[in-house]
Amino acid sequence: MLEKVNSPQDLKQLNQQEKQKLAEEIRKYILEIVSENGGHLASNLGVVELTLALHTVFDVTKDKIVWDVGHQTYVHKILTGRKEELKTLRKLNGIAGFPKTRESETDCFDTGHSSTSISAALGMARARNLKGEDYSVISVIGDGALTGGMALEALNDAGYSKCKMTVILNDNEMSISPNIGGLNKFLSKLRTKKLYTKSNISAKKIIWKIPVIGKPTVKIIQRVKRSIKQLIIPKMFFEDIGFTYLGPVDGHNITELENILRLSKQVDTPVLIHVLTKKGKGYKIAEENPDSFHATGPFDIETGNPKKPKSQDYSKTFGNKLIELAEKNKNIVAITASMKDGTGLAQFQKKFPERFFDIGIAEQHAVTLAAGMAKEGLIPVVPIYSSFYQRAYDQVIHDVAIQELPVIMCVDRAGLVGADGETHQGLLDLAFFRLVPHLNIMAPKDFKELEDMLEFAVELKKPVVIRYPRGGEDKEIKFEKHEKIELGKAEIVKEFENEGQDSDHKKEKITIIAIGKMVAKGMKLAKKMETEDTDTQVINVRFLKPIDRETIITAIKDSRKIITIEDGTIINGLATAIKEIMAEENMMDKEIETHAYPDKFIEHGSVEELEDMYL
Ligand SMILES: Cc1ncc(C[n+]2csc(CCOP(=O)(O)OP(=O)(O)O)c2C)c(N)n1
Repeated sequence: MLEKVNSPQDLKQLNQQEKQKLAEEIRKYILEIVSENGGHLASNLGVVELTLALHTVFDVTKDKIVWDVGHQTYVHKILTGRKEELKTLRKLNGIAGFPKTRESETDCFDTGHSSTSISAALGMARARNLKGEDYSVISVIGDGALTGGMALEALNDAGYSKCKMTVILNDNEMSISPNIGGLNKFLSKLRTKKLYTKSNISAKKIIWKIPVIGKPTVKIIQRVKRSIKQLIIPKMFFEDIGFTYLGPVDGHNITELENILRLSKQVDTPVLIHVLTKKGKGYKIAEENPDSFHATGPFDIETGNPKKPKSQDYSKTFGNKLIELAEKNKNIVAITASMKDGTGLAQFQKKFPERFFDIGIAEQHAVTLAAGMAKEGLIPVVPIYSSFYQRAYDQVIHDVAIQELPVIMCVDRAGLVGADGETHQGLLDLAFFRLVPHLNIMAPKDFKELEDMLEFAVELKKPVVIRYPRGGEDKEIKFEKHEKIELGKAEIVKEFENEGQDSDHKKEKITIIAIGKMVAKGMKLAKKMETEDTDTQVINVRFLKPIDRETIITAIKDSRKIITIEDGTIINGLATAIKEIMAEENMMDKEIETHAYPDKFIEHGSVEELEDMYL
């Protein structure tokens, strides 16, 4: 079946049995590709029937489907002319793991970060109305993404707008881990309702909202008023804010899905369709471990085991050290925005359940919650991926920095993340945090230094940012020495070779100044550059803010050339800070070479490939 289907038009020719067969084949195909390339497996296996139904009922050459997060669009990509190319999923120059408008016109909006789809879809619906055009707009959002503030802001506006649009709530009871929060409790009441089928009351109930045929049908509705009342009570929230609620519907029954989607098309106001799906559907190992198979590296299909064994990484190092510190200091608490596994907090949750807070995909709330806790004497630690910290920028400024509250903001996945691409690269945090007064910004050169920095941050009692990369330490460079962390002090990790010695032969001196993971790269570069005539030293800057001016000024004075290396954007990071010092100290006659990422969004590929291309 899969061979025959290359477009939604091909799909529309199939009968229901053929579509069912196609669904099975698509699952197998995705499983094969993700087991090779890595990617978001469980979410995609969960939306196969939903995507088939959407492409049957709607026409993506004109209708707009906005996929929230966008990690579940592999089926959509297969159906929209990218079946073969999907084999290059997440590879350099290959198909992206998220929707990209530049990849296909049928990807109507770029996503990657959670909870944006209802806003974008409402924007499109309003544009359509103002321009007098005619097409459908659909947002597909998970129950996890619905916990994000933006989604709730958008629901509030969309319901009130009376704008024709459809929100499909893909409810699998999971974010990456099991979904949490009051909304989830509310949804669980709806989940237990009788499933929507074409003939049941949920379908009849909406008929009165349909113009022309609506009025006579109201009588039928009134006759079954009591039962309707029973039915609508738990739906109140969506209905009260202006949505017509349809469902719940079995998200793996293509026929029922098509029916309910067709029904929604007839309603002229906002509709929310509640679709129940199973994450990992069809691959038992993922069904049983949906969190492990939310996003996975390459794995063996038979056993589900990763092809490369997982080794120690920065997130785990952070999590272990935090447990050690929390054992000694009962004021330490940890907050996660739905990423407890990714940020290394799973063990912390087990050890200190009452001091652990999973607050949903709500980075803004996470930071201000931490500020409130810090104000009342706790020491909140908030690990969030670099690109998702972008969400909470104002909260860092307004709620933490201005009041100088002791919140420890751990910026995980800082620098390149690789295969997830532009929306997920962590290249901007140094630049935007450096602008903020009162922040103390650090980056460790290795695991041990991360532990030391965390310990230092707990004692400092000021707002702290610690940024560290995805993955592990540099395999070739092992740092033996670890000087004590002092506020605003850099560390010289490699001194000039002939420093302090009387030598007739004066070598040309080059200073390499690096931050975080890039200190190891600086060491390698220093070794490569050392010749008969060149001597190098390497400074681990440790603090981007406050920066160690004294050490840097001495280093610059003594050197003919300065090289900076950082895994962030060239704008307003380490290179900028060094150039500022050079300008202020009238030392612009020295040569400066900067290694940082250019002022552009960096595409997907492996970290190694991208580092080679750009650094
Ligand atoms: C702002 C932001 N924070 C965190 C993430 C990481 N993330 C990706 S998918 C996901 C869970 C989404 O759950 P849900 O919307 O229910 O979709 P499902 O995968 O269950 O289908 C999270 C937390 C993100 N993409 N964006």
